[in-house]
Amino acid sequence: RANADADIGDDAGKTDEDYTLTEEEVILQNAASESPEAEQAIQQAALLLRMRDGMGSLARILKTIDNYKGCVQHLETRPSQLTGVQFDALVKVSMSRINLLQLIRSLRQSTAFAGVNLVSENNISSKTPWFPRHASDLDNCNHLMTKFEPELDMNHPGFADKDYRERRKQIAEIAFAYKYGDPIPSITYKDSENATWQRVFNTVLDLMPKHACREYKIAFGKLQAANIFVPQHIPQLEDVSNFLRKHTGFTLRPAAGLLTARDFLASLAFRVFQSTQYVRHANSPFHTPEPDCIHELLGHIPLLADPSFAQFSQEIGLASLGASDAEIEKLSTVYWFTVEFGLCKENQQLKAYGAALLSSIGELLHALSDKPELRPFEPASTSIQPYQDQEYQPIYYVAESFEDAKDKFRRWVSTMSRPFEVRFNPHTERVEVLDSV
Ligand code: HBI
Ligand code: NLE
Ligand code: FE
Repeated sequence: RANADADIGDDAGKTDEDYTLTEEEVILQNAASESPEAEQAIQQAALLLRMRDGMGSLARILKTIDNYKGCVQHLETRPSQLTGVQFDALVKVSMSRINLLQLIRSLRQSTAFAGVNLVSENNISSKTPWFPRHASDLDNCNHLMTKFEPELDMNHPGFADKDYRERRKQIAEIAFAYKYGDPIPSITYKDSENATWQRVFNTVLDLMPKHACREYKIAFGKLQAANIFVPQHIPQLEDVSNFLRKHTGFTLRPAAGLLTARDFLASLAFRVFQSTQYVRHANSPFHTPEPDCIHELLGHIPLLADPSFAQFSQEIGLASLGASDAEIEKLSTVYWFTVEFGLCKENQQLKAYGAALLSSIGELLHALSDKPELRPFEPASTSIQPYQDQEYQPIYYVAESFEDAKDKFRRWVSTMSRPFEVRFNPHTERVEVLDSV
């Protein structure tokens, strides 16, 4: 079906079974099945039609578009060069994805349009795919990866621990039930969970003065002063969220586990950080491959309270909206080597700013030893560096400063291929799409 010109005239009378979808329709259908929001997203399409009989069929098409609540934005006809075809029509419509799919279906299949050939449908594929436009849309951005699930991963320290797996399920329920605007429910952590926190907290306290970057230490001090960071018990996400809101406008929402990179990055565009709420297994306090609340709290939270870093995080998020899968992969690799595992320079000394270093004493000491390879942060090459997520990293990237990393990142993002630009409007808190084509 790729070459619609070759099979003019064979559309009529086809049944559902012998009808194959075009590539565009598959994309459209996949997009439409993602979520109710995706189905309702307004889409533009240009339909090129060959009309074998009179204006009556054009009138029927326009009526059908109207029935589907579509809007005709442009209509053009011309006499056709082809024998048997009276005229060609170009119809540009704007309508919801799901209705557009139905319209295309009936143009191809319905006997009412037997004299009409849909020659091509342009621009309907993924020019402006669905993505969240407001933080409330993030209720649909919580698709989980199964990678580190203690139930499924035999190497997970909780795999053989039934109580631990039960506890994880219980805490995950909170994230599944969470909706935008809800306060984040507090958790009564067990003594054993608080004890794990305390062990990690105290080692971070020891190592931070020497090894953490300046911005981390400043924010850490503020979290202590606000009595949010105390050794005895795990901070509640709601308190942390309110703290962040005051400093950089970042807020938290609970996440049940490792999210897809697309969903995770999208939330950053709204200055929302999706945070896990469960605690790592007591047997592995100093390094775990998966995010847990100790990693979020000791790793991510301090820097999300820093204005320059918060902005860098939001820019990665904005760059991810509507990006292709290949670009999402690159952006998450940049995220990995900066936000998670980044090193930076401070007065000629090497400091850690990556969250996965600051929440893992084991890896922090490894990163600052002479074992790993260090390279300057350069988005074009960093974004394609393969990495592994089970063990310590063999390579780290060093940024000159947050400002420098941001500059380099911006220049690199502007070379990406997205056919539109996005902008966050802080007054409406919505992402606006600027068509650049
Ligand atoms: N999901 N909950 C959660 N936390 C993360 O840190 C996280 C994620 N999903 C994907 C992801 N990180 C990485 O792929 C980043 O590189 C985007
Ligand atoms: N390895 C980190 C830690 O142990 O804290 C978590 C990494 C999450 C990506
Ligand atoms: Fe993380």
